[in-house]
Amino acid sequence: MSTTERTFIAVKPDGVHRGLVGKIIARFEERGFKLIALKQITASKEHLEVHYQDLKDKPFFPSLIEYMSSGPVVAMVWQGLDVVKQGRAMLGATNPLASAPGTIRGDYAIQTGRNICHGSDAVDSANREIAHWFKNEEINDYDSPFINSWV
Ligand code: RTP
Repeated sequence: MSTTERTFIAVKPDGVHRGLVGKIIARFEERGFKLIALKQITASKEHLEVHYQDLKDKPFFPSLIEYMSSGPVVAMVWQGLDVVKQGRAMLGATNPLASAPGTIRGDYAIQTGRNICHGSDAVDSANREIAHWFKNEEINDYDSPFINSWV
């Protein structure tokens, strides 16, 4: 656990289409995490196949790649204490019907195949995903007087 831990969070095409980007960003800001990279990108199928390489043998893999390449995603890197685990908790369970109210999926979604957002599931996969989606120069390692300071 470290204050410099990073995670990769993405608003998926359905979340962008439904205008939920601002609400999702606000939740992470209000929780106290620091946004250090952000871009909107319509990802290629090849890019997504690498991102989801661990799921390539799943029956839903082709529809997952179709869904994720159907429109722009908002890709982000968030930093802060235990952000990988906390980010997953804030997203909620993969199946929105099993997500607790108060989580992003629990508040805004009802289908696994349209579950609004992605969050890295471990520090190792976060580092791999961040390197896959962002160049080093797109990541801003700045000091914020309001985050991780005395207050
Ligand atoms: P994510 O990677 O998107 O944050 O989701 P996750 O870890 O909670 O879930 P994972 O098992 O890695 O699945 C990745 C995404 O694939 C879609 N999915 N569809 N049975 C299905 O139809 C099914 N299962 C998973 C979801 O969009 C899920 O988020």
